[in-house]
Amino acid sequence: MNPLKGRAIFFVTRNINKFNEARRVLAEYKIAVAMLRLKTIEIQDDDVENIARMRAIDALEKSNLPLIVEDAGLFIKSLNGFPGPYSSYVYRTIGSRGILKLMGDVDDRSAQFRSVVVYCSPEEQVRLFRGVVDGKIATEARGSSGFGFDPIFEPEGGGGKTFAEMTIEEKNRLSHRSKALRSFAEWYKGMR
Ligand code: ITT
Repeated sequence: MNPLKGRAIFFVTRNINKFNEARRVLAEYKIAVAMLRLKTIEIQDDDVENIARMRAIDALEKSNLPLIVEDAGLFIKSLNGFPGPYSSYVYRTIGSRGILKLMGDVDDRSAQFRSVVVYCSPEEQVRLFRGVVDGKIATEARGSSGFGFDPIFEPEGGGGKTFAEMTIEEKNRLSHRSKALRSFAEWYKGMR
C-alpha cells in the first residue's frame, strides 16, 4: 500500500500557474491537491481529450496514485480552431504576438478556451470533466498575471479585461479550467 494514498489528489503538471489555479478552486471544496511533476507521454492528436486521457493513464501507470491531469487549448473561430490541441507548441514558437499577427485586423475575434480534467486512480475508472469559456482575442496584449495566452484573451463576463489583468480569484470565477475542476469536484465530493 502506498503511504501517500488517501491523503490527497495529485495534479500531474509541470505548469505551476495551472497548479496554483487548481489548488484554489479545489480548496473551495476542501479537496487537498499536491503537485506531481511527472513527465508523461504526450501523444499527437487533434483532440485535447485523447491527449489528456493518455497522459492520465500513463501517469497512473508510473505513480499508482489517485491523480488528475488537465489539458487545455485556445480555439480561435476565424482561424478554424487553431491553435487548439497545438496551443502549447504554438505558444512556445510564435507566442501571443504571433497570434495577434495572424489575426491582423480580422473583425470576428471570437475564441474559446477549452479544458479537460481527467481523473484516475488505481481503484476507479477514468473520468473526464470539461470546461469552456467564450471570449475574444484582444487587439493587443494587456496585463502581466497568469500565463500563456492570458494577455490576449478577454473572457465573456470579464468587463473587457484580459485574463492577465485579473487576479487568480477573478480568473477562477470565469475560466475553462475552473469550470472543469468544479465539475470534477462536485462529482468527487459526491463519491466520498
Ligand atoms: P502541463 O504540464 O500540465 O501539460 P502545459 O503548460 O503544457 O502544462 P497545456 O498543454 O494544458 O499546459 O496547455 C497548452 C497551452 O495552452 C499552454 O502552454 C498555454 O499556452 C495555453 N493555455 C492553456 N490554458 C491557459 C490559460 O488558462 N491561460 C492562458 N493560456 C493557456
